[in-house]
Amino acid sequence: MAKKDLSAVRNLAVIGHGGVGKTSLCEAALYNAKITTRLNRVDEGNSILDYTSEEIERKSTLSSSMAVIPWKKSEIFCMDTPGYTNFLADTKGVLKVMDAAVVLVSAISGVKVETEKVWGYLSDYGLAPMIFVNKMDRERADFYKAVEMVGTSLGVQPLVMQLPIGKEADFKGVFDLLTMESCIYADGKVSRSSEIPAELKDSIDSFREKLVETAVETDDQLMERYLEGGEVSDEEIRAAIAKGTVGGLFVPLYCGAALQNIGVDLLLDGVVSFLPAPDQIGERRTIEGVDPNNDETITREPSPDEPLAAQVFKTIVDPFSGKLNFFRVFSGVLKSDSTVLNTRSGEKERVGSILRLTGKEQKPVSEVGVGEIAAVAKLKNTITGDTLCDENAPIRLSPIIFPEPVISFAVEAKSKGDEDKLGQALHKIAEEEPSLKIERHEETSELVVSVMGMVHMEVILARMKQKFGVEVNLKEPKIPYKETIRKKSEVQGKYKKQTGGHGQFGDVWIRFEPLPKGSGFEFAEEIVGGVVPRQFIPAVEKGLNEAIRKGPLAGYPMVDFKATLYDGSYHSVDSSEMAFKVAASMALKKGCLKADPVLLEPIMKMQIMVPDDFVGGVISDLNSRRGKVLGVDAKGNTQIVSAEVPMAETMKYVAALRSITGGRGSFEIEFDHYAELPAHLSDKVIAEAKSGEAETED
Ligand SMILES: Nc1nc2c(ncn2[C@@H]2O[C@H](COP(=O)(O)OP(=O)(O)OP(=O)(O)O)[C@@H](O)[C@H]2O)c(=O)[nH]1
Ligand SMILES: [Mg+2]
Repeated sequence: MAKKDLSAVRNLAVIGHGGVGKTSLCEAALYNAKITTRLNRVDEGNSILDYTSEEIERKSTLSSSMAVIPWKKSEIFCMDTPGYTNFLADTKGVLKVMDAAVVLVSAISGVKVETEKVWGYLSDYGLAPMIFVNKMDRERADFYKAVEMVGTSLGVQPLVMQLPIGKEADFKGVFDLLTMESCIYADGKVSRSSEIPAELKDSIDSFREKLVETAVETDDQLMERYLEGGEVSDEEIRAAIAKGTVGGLFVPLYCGAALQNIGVDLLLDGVVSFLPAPDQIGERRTIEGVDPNNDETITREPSPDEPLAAQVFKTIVDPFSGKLNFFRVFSGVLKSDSTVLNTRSGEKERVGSILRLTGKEQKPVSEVGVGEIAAVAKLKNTITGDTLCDENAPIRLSPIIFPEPVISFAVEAKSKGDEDKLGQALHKIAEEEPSLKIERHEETSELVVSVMGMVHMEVILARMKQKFGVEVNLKEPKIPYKETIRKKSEVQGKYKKQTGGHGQFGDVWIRFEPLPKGSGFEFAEEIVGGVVPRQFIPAVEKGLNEAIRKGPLAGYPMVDFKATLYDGSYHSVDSSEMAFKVAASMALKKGCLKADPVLLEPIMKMQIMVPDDFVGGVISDLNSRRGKVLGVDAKGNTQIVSAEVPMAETMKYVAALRSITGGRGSFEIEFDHYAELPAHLSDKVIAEAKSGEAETED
């Protein structure tokens, strides 16, 4: 079989803030490429990319979709991604494996916080970007303001490739600054002419000059010739644009109206002309991984002749095909009916059929080459992030780091009998949702689910009901406090029941003392002379281990202390393991209460990203939440406030930050450590625990 020409392969993530028109753009691209015979629309519920019932209902992308777009002589492997913060984990996974991206910016609202966020992922992973200013047909659309914002907010040099012709409802097309042609759209068709719209005359001259000047800067010889007034051909300018785009010197910027299919064909021309093929991305993206046998760094060339290295970046559970793992091939070729090695599990996986998807449409293919994406069905033990490779040349590509969830709920099944079903459903959904965390909090006996936001939770609940028939009650989770001691104590625990028949007798002396934070619980014994016989010592330890699960203050688990059994006595007939266990638990209760016990509360580490103006508001709010601000750092126009805040004070932070910043802030949160709960709050928690106990006893 002839080797595939890599120069004809493009892979592309379509990214941008929620509702900016990403899906509309992809639908227009599919229509222009004649994959669809009509221009499908998100609002009409017939988008082939937003195809799940939840997406149709919400008119929004909740999970990225794949599309293969044949364009001119190339094939574009495209992922339409979600834009809303709640669903950005999926977007991040996609960006980890792509070479290039089209970033949509709205002609009305310009660069938003979400745009900056996805731009951050894009720069971290070294993708080559291109910008499309969308919604040029809308009222108050302002192309020039959007261009300025790209420069100031994203900190890049936009390379303006086109100027809009007509405004708002009269937006008709674009002037192509490369070919120096007017491209006017009518009835879905574009007509080109060399006519220069009178109102654009001056701007065309200055923008064309800027375009050529910026492009030639990528090549010293070209620049010299240009400055000396020599001829620079169109071909040379094009090559210079491609070079500068991959080199990160500037970002080609296009405009149009995706919904009206204006400008989308020219954007696709730009994608195949200026965005890199998988073997042209160069140093922006070396394919680096580790050898799983010795953890040494190894690299691969983006070539079909290298051994296979592919990474799974997304998993969905399809009602018809079962589990689908989406992957990108970085080197080599993945063939259907082959065997690959999964370097996380260390197991071989049998690859059956490989599917190329456009929306939910599946087409089997016999092989997948470098730079391409595809899905494989029914792998046994492969999850998002895994590397699949040639079993004779193992490599583990760098992991995908997904954002940590920011909001937690305690969940319980609406009908009591559904508890098992609930757990299974959640674990199935977690395969598709890398930012969903499920924990059983022993401290509170609650099943706690952490997600990216309220809308994320709602979508998961809808899916649980629809796919698994489980309905769920949500509650604010209880805080998983812990208990510890601050002083030393030595106490006796004596259990004696010797009235009639076989009695019970266990007697221990135990020393309790605090240990440093994070040490957990330690047991030691210093028994001499068999005052507590050997065979009963494990029972003492067991008794303590059981008793520390419910501390004496408020019933929370005890940590960070040591118990040393140093004395005791026994009875030759009545002593038993059982009696020593009870004696130990009596000692624990008594000993801890004497050793200055205290409640510990979980402290979270937070990073709050907000525009400059809101830093003051965020900090004063953090102070009112017992937060400790650790620092403020600038990243572009965004300020990042780092702080430590008690978990109890972060429960409603999503809503609080929204109201402080009008929706322009976002945050990351993760558990950091436990710290002493201040006395006035501790009294309240203890009182609540006591009243809770009284209730359950009723
Ligand atoms: N007037 C106008 N409306 C547009 C244009 N592009 C998209 N829209 C509308 O904007 C809304 C959002 O469009 P989508 O294509 O779903 O946007 P998205 O970026 O995919 O949104 P998410 O997936 O939710 O992030 C829909 O109502 C579209 O009809 C455009 O160029 N002009
Ligand atoms: Mg969308």
